[in-house]
Amino acid sequence: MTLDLFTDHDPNIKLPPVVHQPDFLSERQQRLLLQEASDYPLTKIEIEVYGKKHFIPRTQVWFGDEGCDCRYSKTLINPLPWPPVLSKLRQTLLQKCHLDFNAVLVNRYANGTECMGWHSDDEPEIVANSAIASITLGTCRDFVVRHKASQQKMSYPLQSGDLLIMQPGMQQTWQHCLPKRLTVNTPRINFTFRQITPYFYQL
Ligand SMILES: O=C(O)CCC(=O)C(=O)O
Repeated sequence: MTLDLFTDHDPNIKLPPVVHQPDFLSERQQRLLLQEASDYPLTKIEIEVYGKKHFIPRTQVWFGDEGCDCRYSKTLINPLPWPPVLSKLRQTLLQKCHLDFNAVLVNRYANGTECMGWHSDDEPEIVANSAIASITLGTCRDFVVRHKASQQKMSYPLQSGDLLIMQPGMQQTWQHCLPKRLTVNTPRINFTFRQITPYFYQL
């Protein structure tokens, strides 16, 4: 874990409610997940920002239980059914971390030109104050968090097999992003497990 802009001795330090567990997945689990992910129907979706349409700089797919829809830009996305290895990983998170997720966003960054901008995972369909777990496969990339009020930043280099949990409270007070890294030529896949209110957009 890298501290940036401040030190542990600073009385004004703000520590994000984040747990980083390196090597959460074994080599075998990583191999099986990577193999399965090579068949995922990942797509580069088009979104509208300030009236202008553009393609997101990564590919994505949304898996989950029935009714766990998410809204992305103005589009409602229905979940695809859980693939077997991902479903097992969901059970592992429940057994080992006592975190019960019902949907997962898979993000694939083909290389360091692909990225995700600053945001909080505060969409209304996400259960208020729930944890979000992120698992990395492939190339190491920096996951950067920024405190909303103080703008203090912290960077977590996430290696293949690592787990990072954003705990309750994180989305209200911090943003996060995956910055470009132009020297990186190899892919990274991220699995962000979420707790969604089923049928939220039909309530
Ligand atoms: O790829 C990552 O680690 C970031 C993913 C992310 O921020 C998200 O899915 O909201």
